[in-house]
Amino acid sequence: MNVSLKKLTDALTRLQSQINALSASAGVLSIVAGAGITVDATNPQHPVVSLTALIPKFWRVYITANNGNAVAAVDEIEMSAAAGGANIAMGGTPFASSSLSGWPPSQAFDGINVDPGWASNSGTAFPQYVGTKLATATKVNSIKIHARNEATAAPSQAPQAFTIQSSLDSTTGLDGTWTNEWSVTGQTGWAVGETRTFTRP
Ligand SMILES: [Ca+2]
Repeated sequence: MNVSLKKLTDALTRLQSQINALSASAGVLSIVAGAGITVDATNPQHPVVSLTALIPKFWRVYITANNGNAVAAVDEIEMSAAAGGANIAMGGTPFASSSLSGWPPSQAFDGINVDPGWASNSGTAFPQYVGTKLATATKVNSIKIHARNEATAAPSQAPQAFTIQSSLDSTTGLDGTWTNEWSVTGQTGWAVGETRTFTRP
């Protein structure tokens, strides 16, 4: 096919004109706002896409089993954008599914790797979770868990199986929809005060 540049340009101009006319007709296009998409207030048929809005602030460790104790407990959880990177979990807004008195979720994100940390309420059924709303939305790709620095509790209260989850629409950490980022199993034999690193596969 041999089409002159002039004819091709004219055809594209007519096509663009028709698209513009179609878009200007009320009801032809309906933009649905959602995560990462808002509607342009001055032109309601144009979506505004924000990639940064698709990076979660809410992250949690969703524990499905510990190592046999009536509570799950850790002294500290670190979160990083990459293995070995800076801990970005501090300075946020911690939350948990339940807490033992004196063991609130804030103590899992205070930078102190000794007791007391966070513990789930005694006898509360699994799953239990602890997490934080990050100060800055970040895709977390690696976490560190610091077991308790107490000889009896460390091996039995440390998590054995858990999933790292994130949420774009949670407001408290206790609500919203959650995405499974990656899962870890088989974490037995924790030593006193041991630190283990779990990086996204
Ligand atoms: Ca701590």
